[in-house]
Amino acid sequence: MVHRVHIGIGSNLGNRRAHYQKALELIAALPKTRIIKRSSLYESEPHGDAKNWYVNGVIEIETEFLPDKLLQRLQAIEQAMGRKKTPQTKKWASRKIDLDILLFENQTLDTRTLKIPHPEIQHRRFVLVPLSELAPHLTHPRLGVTIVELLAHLKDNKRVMLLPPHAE
Ligand code: PH2
Ligand code: MG
Ligand code: MG
Repeated sequence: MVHRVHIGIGSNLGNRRAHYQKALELIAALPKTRIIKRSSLYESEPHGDAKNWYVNGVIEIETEFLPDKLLQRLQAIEQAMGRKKTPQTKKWASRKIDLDILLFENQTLDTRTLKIPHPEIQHRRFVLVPLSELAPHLTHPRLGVTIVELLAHLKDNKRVMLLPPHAE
């Protein structure tokens, strides 16, 4: 069975766009998985105590992995890309790459290691703006309202700025 999934991508260390591109390549290379859509890239003011601004975006994939297996694959990519995960690492420490499952079909899941939909979607402009490019009329499975409606009612005032496409 193929599942349609939205993944949030963020980087706020080093060459952020290069990390973002590398993550796309590694996700595209996963078995039983393909990238269907990708949002524009945005530069966003950090939530939490990080100082560096992020490059953020969202992709839509089709995958045969179930949520826990997909999470393992994404965490393996984060680690392969040198994201440090030690007990001392603060929850919102700066990172080369952060891959978050935002939505998994219209499923809901609440385990110790994985919450779907991602519990912060409705509070984060840096997620809702790129997600609204890909799936404006998708209904949030817990909140029962669409992504554009969440964006319209959002109180988050942190800045999110469209990045021009790379001149390659
Ligand atoms: N991710 C966080 C915490 N804060 N801020 C921005 N702007 N973008 C992020 O991706 C982000 C954040 C935790 O994962
Ligand atoms: Mg995150
Ligand atoms: Mg994460």
